[in-house]
Amino acid sequence: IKHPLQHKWALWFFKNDRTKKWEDNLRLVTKFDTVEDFWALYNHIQLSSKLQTGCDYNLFKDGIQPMWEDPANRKGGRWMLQLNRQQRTSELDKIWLETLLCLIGEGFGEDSDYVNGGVVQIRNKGDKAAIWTSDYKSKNSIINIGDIYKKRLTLPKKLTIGFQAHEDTISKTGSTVKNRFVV
Ligand code: M7G
Repeated sequence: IKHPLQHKWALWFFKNDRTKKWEDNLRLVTKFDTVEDFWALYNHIQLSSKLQTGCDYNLFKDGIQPMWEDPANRKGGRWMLQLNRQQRTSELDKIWLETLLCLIGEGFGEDSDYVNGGVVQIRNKGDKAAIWTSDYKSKNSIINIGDIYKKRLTLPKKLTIGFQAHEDTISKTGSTVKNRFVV
């Protein structure tokens, strides 16, 4: 028998088509709940670095849609890693795989309950990877998740990552959203 995961996960793919509404560009690829099915899927799909600009992968717990509007995300936010252009070749695929393994392996311990999913976004201005959580008001849990994520990605200590509340991202006017937390 296959090795069960703690949760069932859904992989979503976003492909930017400017003629359509944002939600209509988001497609459910598949769901899985075993280690073996995860690797079968991972080995079958394109690496993030090979996707076209404007595409995203989203891996979310079954039942949570990868959008701000989902009840689980509404009061939440994301720990976001903004990469530079060079890092697509050197680091993006490793970062996304480690993000996936943090998620399916329940790498955040007690605070895994606050974790909703993860996102990788391919953009000309620099790719992004993120862990999405619920409830940004649970400060200790959110910061613990950020600490663990940063360690798992083996980011240099002096490099910081920030947490943005989705409500701030939604209502942003300029191009930068303030960080609620930084680790
Ligand atoms: P993005 O793709 O997260 O980042 O957001 P980008 O600016 O680097 O491309 C781009 C746009 O997609 C946003 O300004 C929204 O119009 C739309 N969008 C992104 N997300 C994550 C959502 C979402 O969760 N819900 C809705 N309704 N629109 C979203």
